[in-house]
Amino acid sequence: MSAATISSIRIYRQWQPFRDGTYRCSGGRSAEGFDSSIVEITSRDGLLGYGEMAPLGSFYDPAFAEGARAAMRELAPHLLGADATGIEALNRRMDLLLNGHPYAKAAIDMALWDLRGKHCGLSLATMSGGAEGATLALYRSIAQQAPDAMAARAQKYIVEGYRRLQVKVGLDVNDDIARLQAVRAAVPADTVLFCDANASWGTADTRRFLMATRDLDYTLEQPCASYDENLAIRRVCDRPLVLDETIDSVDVLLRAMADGLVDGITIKLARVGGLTKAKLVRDIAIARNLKVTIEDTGGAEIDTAAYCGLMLSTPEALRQHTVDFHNWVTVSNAKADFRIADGAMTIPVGPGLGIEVDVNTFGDPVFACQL
Ligand code: 0XW
Ligand code: MG
Repeated sequence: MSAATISSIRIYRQWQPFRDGTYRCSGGRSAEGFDSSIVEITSRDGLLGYGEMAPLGSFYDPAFAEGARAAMRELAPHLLGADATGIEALNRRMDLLLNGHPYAKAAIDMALWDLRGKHCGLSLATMSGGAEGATLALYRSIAQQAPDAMAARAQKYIVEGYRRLQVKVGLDVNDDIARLQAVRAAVPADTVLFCDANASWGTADTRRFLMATRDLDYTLEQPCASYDENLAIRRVCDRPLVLDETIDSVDVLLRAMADGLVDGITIKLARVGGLTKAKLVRDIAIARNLKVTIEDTGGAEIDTAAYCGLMLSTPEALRQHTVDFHNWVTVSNAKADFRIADGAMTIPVGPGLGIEVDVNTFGDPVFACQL
């Protein structure tokens, strides 16, 4: 047994209400907060690693919070006694033992990176390729409302210093056109707008949206659900196209690159199965000069520190933007030195995730196992 042998694993739950109220996206789907699961892995020498995963409701990705916790309970006992620093080997082991359920593996994998960083005294950004620059551009998401309410929300975020906004569309296409027009008219011309339909339109609606918004400056994000619908749209879309929900594995990215489907991708840790797999997807994307966003489906400081660490080691020229999830919610789970100014964020730089997790913020474990 080495110093990094996994000696115990605990799973916690934390309810994280949204600061800005109900989050709405297409199809009437909504959530009041994140139902977060936190994994704590202890090594034989007493170091602790933390990982977090929170889905957006049960509707956004093929993931749900109780499912995550059930899968974590299933996996955790099989990791006891293993070397925590052998993260790739542990990922293969998790994939062998449990088919699928990447969202549950994501929090375990994150805790392993945190622990490895503490063992070798290196930050996640250093371990995942080396930090480039010190700040990450942030975006704010403008949840679906009436066009003028969305324009007002956009102006609020501009006053707060954000320079990049994600406009949620994907309902009635005529209303969506009005939403984008209202937001575009309400913000400075150099504000970067992404129009995210969250996989809700068919190709007919997407074509109408593209035609009606020809003269506006924006990037289109995930118009349709299926790969083939998005490919059909790519053929008529001459503006940057970014896929998010579709990008769930290396396989799909390789196919999308071969088809010339994407100009950029959004990598969500929970969707691809954690930092290890996200890093692989990221590295393939940057080898082809694709623009990259690294983020997640939800969470607070633990999760934010993780996707931001990986984002910081992505070449600056290829970074799109990321998100400050810890500011979306009214609770915290760690002391973390995030600083935001002018729509950009500096992140903690200490070993592992660089944060000081406070277990008192999430109460008793819902599961524990030990050697
Ligand atoms: C805006 N997000 C980052 C938050 C939710 O998890 C969904 C996601 C998106 O891209 O729609
Ligand atoms: Mg998206």
